[in-house]
Amino acid sequence: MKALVIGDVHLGDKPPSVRTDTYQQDILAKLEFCVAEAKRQSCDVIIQAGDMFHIKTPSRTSHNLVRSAMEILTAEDIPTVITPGNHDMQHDRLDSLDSQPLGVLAKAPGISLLIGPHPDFPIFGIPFLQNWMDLPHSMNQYVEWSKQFVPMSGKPDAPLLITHAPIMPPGQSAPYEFIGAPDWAALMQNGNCYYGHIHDLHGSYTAGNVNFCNQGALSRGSLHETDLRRKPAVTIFDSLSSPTTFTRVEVPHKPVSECYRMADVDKIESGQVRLDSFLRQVGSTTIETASVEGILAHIRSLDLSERTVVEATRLLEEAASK
Ligand SMILES: [Mn+2]
Repeated sequence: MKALVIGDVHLGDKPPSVRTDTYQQDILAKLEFCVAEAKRQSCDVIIQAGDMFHIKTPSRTSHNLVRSAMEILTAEDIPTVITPGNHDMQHDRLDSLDSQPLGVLAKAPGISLLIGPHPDFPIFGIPFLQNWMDLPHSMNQYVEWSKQFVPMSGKPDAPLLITHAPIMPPGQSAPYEFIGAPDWAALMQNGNCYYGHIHDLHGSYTAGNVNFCNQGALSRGSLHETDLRRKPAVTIFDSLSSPTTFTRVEVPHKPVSECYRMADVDKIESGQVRLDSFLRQVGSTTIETASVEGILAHIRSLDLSERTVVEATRLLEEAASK
């Protein structure tokens, strides 16, 4: 099985407060690229790791948007499977899905939800859980299911677990409740795990016996420093390659200056932009002044106002794109 895996999409009719009006078109264009890329790379399946939609209230997501997503995802006749995220459900309850945009989307031929084992592909879904104390139960099911994929069994595939979960790589922590990758790997015992939920780029890494990957969200909805610098990407996973690898494919995207409402940025997000932690981060890295990103990192390391940093970012990216 060759799969194209997509992280958090956050489809929405209205742009998040800091984004320009083209948010919906931009994210649908990225989704179109993903489907075309899956076709180009002869993928058997497209996998989405949760948070396909942004708004949990069904009445605030239009039929038009659900239909556009449906048309894009089914354009190449490649089956699409989606493991529900917390934004796809109300009160994190799977039984709310029928009345949610994702539940409607998954009624289209060729689109289905991935919860538990897939009947045809070596993939297993664990959605965002209301209570992570229930994780060992889901994981036991995964472990039992994964036993069919052992060498000499006649099923040469390496199994892939898809989840929407607050997993953090070894040595990293989060200011909210999270599960360390080594703890997750101890429950999972073997195989490969792609996870959504955390929008930052974690890339691919190994913990215990498990290969992990989180390529970050497809959308850029907030103005956290990592969103400003992060290049959206998706992942190709081939269950027959040995050793198995997660291959990053960058998704064409607009420069930051066209995504964010620069004039409003300061007043809207000044309370949220964690510039201090960012500055601490760049303070410990070497500055490469030869690249636009290097110059930006240097500018950010100076004690300037956020508005100045944002404006400098806009000008530099504009210059670089010419
Ligand atoms: Mn999300």
